[in-house]
Amino acid sequence: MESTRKQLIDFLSNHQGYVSGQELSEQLNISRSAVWKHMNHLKKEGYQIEGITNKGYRIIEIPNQMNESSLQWNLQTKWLGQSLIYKESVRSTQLVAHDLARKDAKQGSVIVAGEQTSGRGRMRRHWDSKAGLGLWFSSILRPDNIEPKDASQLTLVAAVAIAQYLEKFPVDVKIKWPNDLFLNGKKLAGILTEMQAEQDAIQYIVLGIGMNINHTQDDLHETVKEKATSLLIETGESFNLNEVLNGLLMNIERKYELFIEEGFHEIKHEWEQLAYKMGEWIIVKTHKEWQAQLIGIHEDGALKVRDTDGQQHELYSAEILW
Ligand code: BTX
Repeated sequence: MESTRKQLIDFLSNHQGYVSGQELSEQLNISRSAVWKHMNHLKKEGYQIEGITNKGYRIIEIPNQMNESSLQWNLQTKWLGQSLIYKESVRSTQLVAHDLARKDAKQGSVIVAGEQTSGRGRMRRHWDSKAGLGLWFSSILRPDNIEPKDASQLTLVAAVAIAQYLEKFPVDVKIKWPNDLFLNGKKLAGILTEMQAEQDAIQYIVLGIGMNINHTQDDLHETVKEKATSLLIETGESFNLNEVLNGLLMNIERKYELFIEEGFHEIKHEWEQLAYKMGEWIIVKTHKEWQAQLIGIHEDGALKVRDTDGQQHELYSAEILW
């Protein structure tokens, strides 16, 4: 994004009330006519900007459509998303993020796409990512005090952060181990954590998140219609994608910092309180399918279950079929 325009948006966002053209011109070190041109450009992008003679400018509303400036409007994070790239259409934001991470993109860089033509889930499964209806984004993280074996905890950390963000809406959000967010027994969002590591050091992690937001039932892909949902379907309201991303990034940043500073312990309890079917009997698929009671999560992120003989198991990789 053109940095002057970003500075302009940041400046307007961080000020209550109006900011005069003169002040903007001084702060950004550009002419008054350049300020005016940038304002017009932002209006074309869908910003509602009020300009009053002798008072100045103020942003009234950001566009519902996503672009780099709207995504960063009012973004209060310290580092997550402060460097942000928006692409209208990509195969997968994971691929873009890996590419940038290999080229030394900094911690907290975020790549958001309008649509993904080849969005992916775990084990190369397809992730349906329709244009303009959801949030499809990947964040580059570089945790230096986390061992590669503990990287999978980040999926759980992100799940708690997302779930706690969603609690502000009238929905009953649950986390299905290890990487799904469920509303009403249906999948709203998925998390894909991919890591590049050497023997005992993480080079970087790409944390990919996909969330269905403004899909109607008809917008859901044929193959997932029965088991997927969106925020619109659950609440009857449509959402500004920019604002939702903003809120998600805030929560993820906060939880990530807690995780890095204090470890997984605290978040483990929050996860257990949000877990889908906690205490209930579920069907687990490892090398076979078997019945188990979900009893919690281990400090290292493994799922704790009890089999029908009362024996406890810790599952590191398994499919939960329910
Ligand atoms: P997952 O492997 O747990 O879930 C994939 C499964 O979810 C699919 O096999 C399908 O049954 C179902 N599914 C596919 N699309 C959707 C959808 N839109 N809503 C609900 N269910 C669906 C989950 O993997 C992790 C997904 C991460 C997606 C993000 S988007 C940004 C980033 N880029 C990218 O390519 N992937 C991540």
